[in-house]
Parts: sequence; structure tokens; C-alpha cells
Amino acid sequence: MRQTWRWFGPKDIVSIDDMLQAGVEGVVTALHHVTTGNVWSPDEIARRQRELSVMKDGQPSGLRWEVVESLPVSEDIKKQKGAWREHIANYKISLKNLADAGIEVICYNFMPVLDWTRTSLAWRVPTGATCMRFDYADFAAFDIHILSRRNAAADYPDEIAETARARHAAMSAADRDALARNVVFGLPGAAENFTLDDVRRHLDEYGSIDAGRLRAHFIDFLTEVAPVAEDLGLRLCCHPDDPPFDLLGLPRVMSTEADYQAIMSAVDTPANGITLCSGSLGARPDNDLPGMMERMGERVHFLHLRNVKRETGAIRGSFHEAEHLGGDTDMVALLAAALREENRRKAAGRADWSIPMRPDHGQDILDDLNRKAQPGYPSIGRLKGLAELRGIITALSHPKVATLD
Ligand code: DNO
Ligand code: MN
Repeated sequence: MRQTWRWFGPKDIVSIDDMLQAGVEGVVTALHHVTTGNVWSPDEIARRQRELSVMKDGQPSGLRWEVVESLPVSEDIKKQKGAWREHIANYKISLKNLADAGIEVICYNFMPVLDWTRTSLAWRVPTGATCMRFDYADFAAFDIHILSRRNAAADYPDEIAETARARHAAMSAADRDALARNVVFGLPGAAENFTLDDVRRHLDEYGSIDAGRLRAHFIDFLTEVAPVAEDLGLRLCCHPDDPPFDLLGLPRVMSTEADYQAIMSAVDTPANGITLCSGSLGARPDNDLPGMMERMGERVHFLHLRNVKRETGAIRGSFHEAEHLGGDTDMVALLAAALREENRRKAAGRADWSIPMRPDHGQDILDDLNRKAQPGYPSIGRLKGLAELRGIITALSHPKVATLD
């Protein structure tokens, strides 16, 4: 497994030197400054490659840009409106430019409007560390009483809607603002600048797009881009919905194993693959992560290793981001399944046998609490997660340990 790390570019407070000291082998990054829908030019790609190739003192880092996360799919493509055909053409050009630069793995997602969604970005756990949390009743309070989406209450179980009403009534104006800011943070495109009216406008655009329609648009997109990726020797990999259930009345179509199976078989090429994110998928009790790795592993091109603790037994419910070996996903079983998949690939002579993985999100611990990184991406919390995951991989791969048979 390749031990990779997400880097947000030179403005990331976590440096290339930090990554090297964490034992990172490859970099996951994106051209976050390019407007979604536009082409990623060879010059901009080369610039990012140069930036991550040197340490603070100018020595070579020895690191390469190994995974793109994300090459975003525009809202126009998802809705098949406006400039969607041009955006698909641009997507193909970006793929060509990335292939020319020697980058083979391209992660993206197909969530309408919202990317990942949380109600709290710094929720205190008993150790004093903080983590991101999704509280279903707080989210309902945002949806029903702050965003005031029409008929929103009907989307929630009665007891959640009632709790949401009571909590909203007890919140100060500042609490309401903070909740709204946290919820819209994961929105694509400089979310900090989103207003509630922007969110409402985006939601209205999906009025006539249900899950079936969104899935059809997704298949149309892949029918166009997957053959191009295949010809270029690229591996596309779709990140799951986070959380893996419908929000704000928007359809979500990459939340379960059945969702993935439908998309994988609709456009049946290895270039159409999976980013298996255990944290996102693990927020649902009916997603069996080790089993998904076992059954769909052939198409898993990228692994996000993260754990969540579900706070209820419901399909839609509250959860928080646990330590990498805490939470509800059996990380040892998941890694064993991934290592078995690698062994199968090696035996079949596949050049892509080594699956890039990264510790996806970490809790804020120690000095992370004093240096605010991108939410979910602190240096020490992720370094701890990576070290724990590396320990399991090392143990499971040891020739004297027969656990993989
Ligand atoms: C959450 C993160 C996401 C992810 C994008 C991929 O699990 O990994 O922010 O980067 O959704 O497109
Ligand atoms: Mn992820």
C-alpha cells in the first residue's frame, strides 16, 4: 500500500517536511484555485509538482504527486444544464494534461451541491482532543429553522424534528450563525463565501432532479470520460457521499455498495473505479467496509482510512470522527481485505497492485489544537492515524504472521 497524504498546496500549514517526518511516501493534492469546469493547464500542474518536490531548505523531497483529489465535477455536469458539455470537454483535456504529467489516479465525487457535511468542526472528546461531528438533530434545526427549506420537517422522524425545534429555540443568534457556518463549510467553491440564499438557490436548481435522474447524469458523464481515462492509462475513482444519505432533499447516489455496483456495471471498465472512504461509508450501519473491499476490491484505486463512531443505530443518524482504530469500522479487517486484494493483483501481474491510501481526516490533538489547519487535516492527528495504520499493515504483511490466509 502506498502511504499518501493530502496536501492543500503551499498555503497548507502542514509542510512537505512535516509529511516526510510522518513517513509519507506520496502526495495527494489538487489545483484548488482553478474554477470548477475549467481546464487544469500543463503549466499549473507542473507548478504544483515543483512545489511538492522540495523541502524548506531546498533539498529534494523525493515525493511525487501520486493522486489527484479532487478533479471536481461541475454542478452543470451533475444537472446537465448550462455549460455541461463544455465542462465535460474540459474534464477530458484536464485528464490528458494530468496523464502527460505522469499522474494516474484521479479522485472526484458526484454529490450535488454539498460536499462533506458536519454540524461541528471542533467537537470536544473526553481526552480534550477535538473532532468533526454530525449531529442529526442540529442538522435538522439548520434545515427546518435556519435555512427554512419548504416541507423540510417532513424529511425527519418526528422525534428528530421535535428535538430540532427545541434546540433551535434555545440557541442564541451566535449559536445559529455558527451552526450555519459549519454546515455550509463543506460546500464546493470557497464555501466560506456562501450565503443561505446561495444555498437556497442551489437547492432550487435540483427541483426536478431525483436520484434516478442524477444517476443517469452520472452514467452519461462516465460514458464520456471513462473511455478517455482508459486510453490515457488513468484510474478514475469516485469518493462516496459524506454522510451516505440524502440531505436537504437532495438526491445522493454513491452511498451504498448497491450504488457502487450499479455505477461500476453501467460503465464497465477498470478506469471507472472507487475511492473507498471508510469514514464516509462507515456512517451507515448497513455498509460493511471489509466486505465491500473484499467484493469490489478489483476496482478500488484509492483508499481513505478513517473511522467514525455512530451514535445511533439508524441509517440516518449522528456520528463523530473517532480515532483511526476507534469507531465502528473494523480497521484491521479492512486492511487485511485490502492486503489480500494487493496479493491477488500481484499474482495477476497488475502494475497497479499497490493501492494508494491516506489517513483521511484526524482528530486535533496536542499542538494541532493551537494551529488551525484545514478542518479534518491537522498534522499530528493524521500522523498518529497514519502511524497506527502503518503498524497494522506492517504486522499483517510480516512473513511470520499468517493472518492473511
Ligand atoms: C471526506 C473527504 C472529502 C473528499 C472529497 C473527494 O471524506 O475525503 O472531502 O476529499 O469529497 O471528492
Ligand atoms: Mn474521504
